[in-house]
Amino acid sequence: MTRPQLPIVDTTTAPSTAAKLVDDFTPALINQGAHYLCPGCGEPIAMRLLMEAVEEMNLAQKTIAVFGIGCYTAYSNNLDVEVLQALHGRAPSLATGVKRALPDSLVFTVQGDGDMVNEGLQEVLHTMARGESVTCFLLNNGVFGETGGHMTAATVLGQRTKNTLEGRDAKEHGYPIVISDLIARLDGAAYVARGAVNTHTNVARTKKMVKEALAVQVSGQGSSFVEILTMCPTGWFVDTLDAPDYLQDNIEPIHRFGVVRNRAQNIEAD
Ligand SMILES: Cc1ncc(C[n+]2csc(CCOP(=O)(O)OP(=O)(O)O)c2C)c(N)n1
Ligand code: SF4
Ligand SMILES: [Mg+2]
Repeated sequence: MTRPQLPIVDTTTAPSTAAKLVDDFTPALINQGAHYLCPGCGEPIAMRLLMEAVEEMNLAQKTIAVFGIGCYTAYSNNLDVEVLQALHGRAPSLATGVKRALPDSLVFTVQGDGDMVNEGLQEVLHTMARGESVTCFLLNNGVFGETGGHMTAATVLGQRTKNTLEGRDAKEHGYPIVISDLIARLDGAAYVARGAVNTHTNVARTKKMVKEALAVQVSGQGSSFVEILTMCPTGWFVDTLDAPDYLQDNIEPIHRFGVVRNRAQNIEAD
């Protein structure tokens, strides 16, 4: 793909000033148009599309978000919806309690792959299996980003991380857990999809998935789940501008883009 010549962004040191979103384009539910996540990080894009979906569906007043712990948690104080902070991995259980106590609210979780697929795998599996009326969002970048970029259970084979410098090797580190495919096997999950934020087309398609998942909850059809593949150029040891292509070439072939299960349309896991 030909790419415009842009200046190379130095990601070896922390940014000295906050990245700014163009004010006119900052979603109304994000209170501040600035963030301190790394240049080229995919998580601000994912947060943006989540908040745009809530706003466009007119759900802000009834939304209670439950955050896990990761780089994206920086947004938990910056959103104009209620946000609860869960212990690492426990967001789906906390969300279950909130939804059962306040059934008229819209409850969703935001977790990273380390938080969800490593530290709290049983929480999300049981929540989806029970068919709780909540929506779980996973921001999957294949690393424990916030604590330095080491391997998670979702890291793909061959991926270089802080503790797999030669690339993840099945013999030494085991195989990746392809979480959306696993969740799609659970009958309580009414809608399961995997999107990505590495191209503008994928962002637009992922936003549709997010809206579909929230609509499933609103209409009381069961649990819904959307995994969003996000760039982490810092944790991947790749140049900032190469991260979207790295995601496409290395991560998407394993964690495949698309709707994995949609009970309403009889789309089932293979
Ligand atoms: C019980 C517990 N264990 C470990 C940590 C340390 N910790 C904080 S953030 C984090 C990494 C999270 O990685 P991930 O969920 O993939 O999110 P990312 O930063 O990549 O978005 C870890 C291990 C913690 N806060 N609590
Ligand atoms: S370490 Fe990775 S996930 Fe965390 S802010 Fe930087 S690019 Fe984003
Ligand atoms: Mg991660």
